Amino acid sequence: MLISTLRLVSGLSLATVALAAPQRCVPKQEHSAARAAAVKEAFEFAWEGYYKYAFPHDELRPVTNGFTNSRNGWGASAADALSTALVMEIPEIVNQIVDYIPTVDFTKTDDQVSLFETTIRYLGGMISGYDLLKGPLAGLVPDNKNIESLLAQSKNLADQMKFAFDTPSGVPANNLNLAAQTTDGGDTNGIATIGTLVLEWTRLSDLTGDDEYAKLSQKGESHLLAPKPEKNVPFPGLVGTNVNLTTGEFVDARGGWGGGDDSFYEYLIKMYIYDPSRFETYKDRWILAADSTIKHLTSHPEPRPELTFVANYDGTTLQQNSGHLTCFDGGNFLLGGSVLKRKDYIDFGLSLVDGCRATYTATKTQIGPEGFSWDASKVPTNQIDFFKKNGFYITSPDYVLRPEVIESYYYAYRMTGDQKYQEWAWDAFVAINATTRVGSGFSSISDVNAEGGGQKTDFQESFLFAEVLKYAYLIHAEDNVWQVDGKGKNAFVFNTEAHPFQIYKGASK
Ligand code: DMJ
Repeated sequence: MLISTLRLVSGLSLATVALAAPQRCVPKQEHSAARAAAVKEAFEFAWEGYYKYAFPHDELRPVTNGFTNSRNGWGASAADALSTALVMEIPEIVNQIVDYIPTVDFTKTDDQVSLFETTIRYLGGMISGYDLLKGPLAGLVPDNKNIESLLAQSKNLADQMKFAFDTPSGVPANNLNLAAQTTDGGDTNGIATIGTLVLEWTRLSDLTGDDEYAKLSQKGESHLLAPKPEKNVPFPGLVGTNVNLTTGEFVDARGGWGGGDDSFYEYLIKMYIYDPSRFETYKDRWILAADSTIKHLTSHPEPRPELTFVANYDGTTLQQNSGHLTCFDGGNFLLGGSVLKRKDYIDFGLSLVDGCRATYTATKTQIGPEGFSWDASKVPTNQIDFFKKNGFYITSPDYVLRPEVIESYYYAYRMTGDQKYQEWAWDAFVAINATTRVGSGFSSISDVNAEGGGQKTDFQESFLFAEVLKYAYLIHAEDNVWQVDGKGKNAFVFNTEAHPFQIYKGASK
């Protein structure tokens, strides 16, 4: 075991890996500390590569040591790395980032701005940095001006984007031209990109004392909380995907917990955790959606009936397919279950965690695919044996450094204390490190079920820093105020990009 782990974890120091390998004589705490240190090393390695070859651009191309600007060129990887560098307590990296943030000009970009992506990565990263540095990590940044700038820049950025809400219904448009203060002219927006703003924009209001941001985001959300027309709510609490910007009405009845819908449901319970007094209705809507999901969307593959997945729907017709993005669902059910003291949600969440793990352990790389299905009527001939053995087949074989499976392991460990989830997270980290680590960082790969992951497609998403390495680290790290609390008494709540926000403490923020 020691030798195979050494081979897999390329680039880690022998001492680190020797400690990290499971050994019966090593006490649990020491063992976890060594694993946390190994993940921290991976974060430092990726940051060094990004800082040398790509900073202050958005992403590193780790194979060719180049860069990309897929998020408007404001340094998305730096913004996304900040809260992870903070919880790992690496002052050098934290200060490199907070020295840089005040220099960003959020009015300047040649490209269309996504309200959703900009909110969860940039606003989320800066607000979380502010919360952590004003709270438990005060002292890590000597220059208070830089800390204040995190909030000032958040406000600057939101001020640039707030015209998005200026529609007849108040449902925001997502695709923005900042210079012209115009949208792409589209007449609909999706529930994830409407419903995953409210935590960041409400927190911004609570921190600045200016309630405009909260009001705008909550007005947009109000149409999702009271969905119309009835025919586009195929199951109680489970809604369609696209909403008309003029009327605020749903224009379709297809959906689920996958990309495009996912974080709308995620934020319903997270808003309640953020402030139970203001967001009780959000919790009620989450319960409706959760109950309907268990009742109507639970699905078991024919060849492996012990596995549980959440199906998508087109109206009331179920589609037996899912993807890596959906695998946050186990963690979200666990979070809801812990806060609401509902064992049925905890049990269902754990069954979803098991299902998503099966997508990892089935492949040659031990990493799960972007898309998969268990629809027995559509199995490709070259995957019949794979389907019979594993209960699903692969519909999109790539892996773009997504976090959701490790994210759900993290919640499962925090809620149950069962060390098997730490083992599973470690296995996933080892596999990701062995297959995607290349050149100056970590690369997206073309095929999780090919030796070596197929092609290295030379793109390192900023959420590697924000999410993958944060969850992989926190599951082994010591308890702390920003960790999710297994008993539902949280001091922080994570936004969908894994940036921890301090929960609302009343008028004192
Ligand atoms: C991240 O940007 C967020 O987790 C978002 O909610 C979904 N997509 C990516 C990670 O896969």
